[in-house]
Amino acid sequence: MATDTPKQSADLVVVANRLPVDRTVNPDGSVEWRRSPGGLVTAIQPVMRDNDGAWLGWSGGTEGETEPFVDDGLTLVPVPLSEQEIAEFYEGFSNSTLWPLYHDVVAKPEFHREWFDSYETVNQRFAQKAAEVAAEGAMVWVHDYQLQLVPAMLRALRPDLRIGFFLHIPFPPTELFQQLPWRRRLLEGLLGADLVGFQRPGAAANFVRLVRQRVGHKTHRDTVYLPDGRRVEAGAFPISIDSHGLEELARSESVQSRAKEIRGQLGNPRWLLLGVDRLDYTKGIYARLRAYSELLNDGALDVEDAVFVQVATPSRERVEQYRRLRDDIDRLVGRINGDLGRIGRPAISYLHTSYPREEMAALYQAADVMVITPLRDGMNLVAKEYVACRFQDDGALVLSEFAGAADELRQAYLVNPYDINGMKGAILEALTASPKEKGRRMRAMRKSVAENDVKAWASEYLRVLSETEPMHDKHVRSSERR
Ligand code: GDG
Repeated sequence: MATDTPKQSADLVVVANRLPVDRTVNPDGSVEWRRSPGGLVTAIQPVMRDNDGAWLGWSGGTEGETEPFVDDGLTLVPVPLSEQEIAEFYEGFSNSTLWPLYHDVVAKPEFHREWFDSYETVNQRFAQKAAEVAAEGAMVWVHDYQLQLVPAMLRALRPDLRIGFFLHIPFPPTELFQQLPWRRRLLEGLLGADLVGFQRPGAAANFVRLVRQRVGHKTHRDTVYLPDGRRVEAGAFPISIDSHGLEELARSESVQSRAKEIRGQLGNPRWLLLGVDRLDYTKGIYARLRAYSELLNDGALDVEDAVFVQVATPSRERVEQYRRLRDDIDRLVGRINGDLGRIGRPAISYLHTSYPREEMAALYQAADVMVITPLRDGMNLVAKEYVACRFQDDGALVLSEFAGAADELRQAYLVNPYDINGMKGAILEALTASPKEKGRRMRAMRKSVAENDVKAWASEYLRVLSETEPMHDKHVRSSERR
């Protein structure tokens, strides 16, 4: 049962870079924690409540050591980061080394030894906190690329725990991963887990191959055999969304009327195309907008008929590559609108901002075609969100083959985001397909998203993790045999 007293020892501990709340300081100096509703917390909240759960993560600020507290029935354990650690661990090693490297080096990764030192220090702090919070024999679920050393560090402190790790972003092919001066450390870090989960089967295969080649452990299919007798399982667990909740929101009267209003404000175009992304160079925004502008320039589309709404949510604005990307997109949009727009008819309606969930649902409802063209993406939840909102079985999805979501959303208009002509063709095909064809594709995709929602994802992962063989059982059994 939920209480207001933070759990002293939890049976399920989630360790993620960020807490599911943001710390804000009011003008009178009082501190407030505001829920930042992410898919992860929606997925895990029910299991956390049933299992005396605790969530460990950074608050997003530099306020120093803060005591655990309870928010909406969840015990939250803040892990502090200093200004320098934010620069070196977070903006540096996580977002300027690992992020580009793991996304097919679409930007050049930077390697700095002091960044890795900071990554190690911060990972150790997370491991230490998790070790303090986890009950005897508890399950600890570590998330994402910022915390890849935590599983081994935690196992060293608490061999009784069952440890899972899930990577939300792609895991690169061996040729790219080998560039990392700390490649072996990262692999050994992950091998501290009992179960290492990825979005796609190919990522799990990359990991197992690297472990065999670089660390020299025996492997068979998705299992790694460690010299001490322990086994590590790798596997694909494609993440999803709260599809039922989102569909309900999309069906609501307020969202329906807002969707109509949006179309009206855009001059009731015949076609509304939509892109929604964090402003990130992996999302392929630049090439997508170029492809669209060429369709206008070629005369295949006309600004009197069509408008492209691009929402680009501000992201990692202190990182140089992100600042440069923002300038590049600003310039491109300015040029396209300057060259191709008419009075009251911009070619692209560009919004560098973030919106509440209701507004996102209204945008999804308003759009005839959703265009998602990342150069590489772990999953891409926006694709699934669009599909979940299209309860009338209409609309069309243009989707990059290089997004994890393409494995499940096979009925999307799949594109190679590096192929501008291919993207132009797919956008036109999606726009002009018959309602019957659109309905056929959308129904199939909706079925997949409804059946595989985020709750199914979390419970499947935790089920597999709970079936892994913990080390202490093995010790007990081998001592019994003696
Ligand atoms: C990483 C991986 C993987 C965006 N703008 C607004 C807003 N959003 C929401 C979307 C969606 C989420 O943010 C973005 O998720 P994505 O999956 O598209 O991309 P990443 O942020 O890169 O996420 C990715 C994911 O982790 C999960 O494992 O799929 O591959 O890169 O939910 O709707 N939400 C609101 N306002 C906005 O302006 N409310």
